Amino acid sequence: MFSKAIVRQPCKNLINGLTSANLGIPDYSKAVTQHKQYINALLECELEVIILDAEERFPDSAFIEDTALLTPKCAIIMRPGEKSRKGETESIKTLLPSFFSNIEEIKSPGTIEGGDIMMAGSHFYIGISKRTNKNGADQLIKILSKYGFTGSTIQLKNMLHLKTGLAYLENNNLLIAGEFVNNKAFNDFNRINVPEEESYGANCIWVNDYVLVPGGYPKVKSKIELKGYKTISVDVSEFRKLDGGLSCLSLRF
Ligand code: CIR
Repeated sequence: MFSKAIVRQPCKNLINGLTSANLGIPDYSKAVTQHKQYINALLECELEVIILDAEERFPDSAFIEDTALLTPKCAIIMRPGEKSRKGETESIKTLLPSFFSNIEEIKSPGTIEGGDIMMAGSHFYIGISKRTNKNGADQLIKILSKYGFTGSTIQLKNMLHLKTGLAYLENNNLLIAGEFVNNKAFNDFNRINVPEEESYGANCIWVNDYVLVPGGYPKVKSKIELKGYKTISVDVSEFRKLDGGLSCLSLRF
């Protein structure tokens, strides 16, 4: 179970965030409203939500998940692969000692972003992507092993991050989309296949027996409900325009 989440308010400069989505420029005030609704959904799951101020220097800084990996035993500061995002870790480094006594950090030449890491129990799957390199993944696996965790890598083909197409919903249930559907590495999970036309809906988050689902993906939502979960829909259309989604908007621990 999680007790807390850290989020960062979207900055006005988010309209200049990185994207490959071709869905237009996000509407800042709509993004702020959607972010508030996201926070409300986390509160409904009984999390204490720590809300950090917007950081105008970093257009993508609302996607706070990419800056750290928080585990029950340690926090690990990431090293984002994209130049415009590297500085986002500074404020997280300052904050985390309030919550964690064991803090580790990925060092150069490793790059790694939190969106490429999926925790499934004590095992961590790490996507090798345009943002996360082998060196970053190897450093992470070495750190995790000090705390009794294991890790393995998954080569990405097209997706931005590992969790763009995967969400672990606990109880061995895995939501799986696109390029990961036929990947044998996930054969042992109870797989919930996401239909192609709703592939963005794969980026859900499990929070204390609820599953937050992006608004507008009814097939994904009903498949999750059929597994017995309570769902909460949150519209994140403005963040989708920047290739981001539900998981990217918080660090849960
Ligand atoms: C980026 O390209 O870095 C942002 N526009 C989106 C980051 C999304 N983060 C995530 O999936 N964990």
